[in-house]
Amino acid sequence: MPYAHYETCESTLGRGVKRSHCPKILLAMAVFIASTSSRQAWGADSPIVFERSFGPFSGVRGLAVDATGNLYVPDVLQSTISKFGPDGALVTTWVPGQSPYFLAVGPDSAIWVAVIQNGLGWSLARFAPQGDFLSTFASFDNIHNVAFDPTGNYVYIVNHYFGRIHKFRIDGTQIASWDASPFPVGIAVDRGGRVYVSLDRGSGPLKVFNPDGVLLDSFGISAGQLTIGNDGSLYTAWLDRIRDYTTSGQLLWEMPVPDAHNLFAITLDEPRQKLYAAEYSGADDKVYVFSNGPTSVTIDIKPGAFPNSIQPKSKGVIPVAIMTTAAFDATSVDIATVRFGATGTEAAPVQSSPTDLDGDGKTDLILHFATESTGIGCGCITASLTGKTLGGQKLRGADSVSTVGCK
Ligand SMILES: [Ca+2]
Ligand SMILES: [Ca+2]
Repeated sequence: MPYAHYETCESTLGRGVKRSHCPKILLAMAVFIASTSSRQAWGADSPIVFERSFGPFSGVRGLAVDATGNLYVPDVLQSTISKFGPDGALVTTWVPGQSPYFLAVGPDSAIWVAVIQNGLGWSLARFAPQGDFLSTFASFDNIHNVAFDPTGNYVYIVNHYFGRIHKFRIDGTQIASWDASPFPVGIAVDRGGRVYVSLDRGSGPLKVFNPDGVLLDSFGISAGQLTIGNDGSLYTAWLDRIRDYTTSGQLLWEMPVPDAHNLFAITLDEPRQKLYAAEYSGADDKVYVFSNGPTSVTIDIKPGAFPNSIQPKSKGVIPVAIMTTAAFDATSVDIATVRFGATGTEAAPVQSSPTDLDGDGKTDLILHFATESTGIGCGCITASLTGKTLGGQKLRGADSVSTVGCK
């Protein structure tokens, strides 16, 4: 359990002022962030929660997330790649060529893009994470996709129109090529090195090959892109829903996505417990964001003031703001579920009001909590807020505190 490691602050309620355990909370949060890739996190018994959607885009066939949680969205008709930060804010947009069909983050941390390059036709091109062109890895007619072996030593390229999978060493040497006709599109490689290939428009069974291209299995699964989680299961986005299968093709769970009709692309960001899916129709396509675990919200204890001085023995209240950001709408908070204090479970708000605190035109939420109910003791250096949205999505945020009047 992620939060089992949390130790409570020394409460001022009926206790003397003693050495506090609060500094350990920060350490426990880091452990939580680093240890969320397991079957428990994304398995059959913990389905995900829809968080939000954004767009529009004009045809999204692939999605990728880098090691720090940035999301890359290629737009086929606009011929752009947009990079969004983990907070949902647009970081940059660049034109990698014409019709970027798919991308992946390579073991070299470069962004590998299947795209039409002037003079080279369809190519697999490498870009720096800010969009600078690095090199062209290979050119084939109608490259549609790329996947990497978990060792990072091999690259698999989907040659869509000719129905073939090409295998390269990362140094650029081609070592195999095999038939996966007709019209392969999606590709993913599991930890055992097996290669999963989906066919265009759900036209045929999903095929499983060994690393040398020997057909091992095929399942009656219709899918666009494919991704495999650290739990070893296979995630697909197709038409109006996302699905999770075992790697032997057994459906574990499926989830209809509100207002989605043309889902095609999918990727996971397991360290941050996010799943992204996107539509491919050519107009008004959206990226859909799902989460498994509390959504991180930005809170500001004593809005506008710093340090956030708290007098633990005070009979007063502590104002705490939940900020609206690109990724989160503070007006969606179910106020009755909010708790705030040393661990985020203690005090319910005594007062709340929506207001635009930072003047960005978006309404934030300010809540007041009775200091004596928060469990914030002398020596505490952080306090947390938990709660849910009206839609049931779990929330968590933290901010620093500095205790005063403790002598
Ligand atoms: Ca503050
Ligand atoms: Ca605001």
